[in-house]
Amino acid sequence: MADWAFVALGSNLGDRRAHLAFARERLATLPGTNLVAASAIEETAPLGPVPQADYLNQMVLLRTDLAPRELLAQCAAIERSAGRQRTVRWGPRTLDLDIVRYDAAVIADADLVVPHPEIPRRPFWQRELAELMPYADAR
Ligand code: A4P
Ligand code: MG
Repeated sequence: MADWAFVALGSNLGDRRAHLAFARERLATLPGTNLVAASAIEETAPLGPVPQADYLNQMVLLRTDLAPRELLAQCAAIERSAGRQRTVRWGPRTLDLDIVRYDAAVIADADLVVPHPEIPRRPFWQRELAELMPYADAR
């Protein structure tokens, strides 16, 4: 029985639009996974302590048979294939994938927190969630 997952895409290095397109394509072809809908792409000023370039942000709604931790591992693999280097926490990146919500799951582990704790501080995520929610409700 497939579950709903909201995955946030962010890029602020290199060809940002191409990185988002790459992520959408890879997410859409994960095993047991459909990409149901994608939000509008929004340019946002960088949040957090590190001075860096503006981001392009977008969110996708997946329907997936992957468990949360399997989806997290797949997201990390996609980030790596986009050339992501982990240097500074919250620093610039070619591609960042965050699991924002996974169905009604509440997870508070060391390596996975869902719903993502930054939702209240990221107005663009709130807009994207609102844009995608009708597609999840219409099941
Ligand atoms: N992790 C825990 N919960 C989750 C989750 N729900 N989804 C763990 C994904 N990962 C989760 O992330 C560190 C660890 O978080 C992962 O190994 C995973 O086990 P990371 O991607 O390695 O490091 P990071 O991205 O630098 O840190 P973090 O905490 O993920 O930061 P964010 O939230 O990704 O913030 N400004 C704008 N305008 N737009 C942005 O998208 N993004 C960031 C990075 C900073 N400023 C931004 C934006
Ligand atoms: Mg991240």
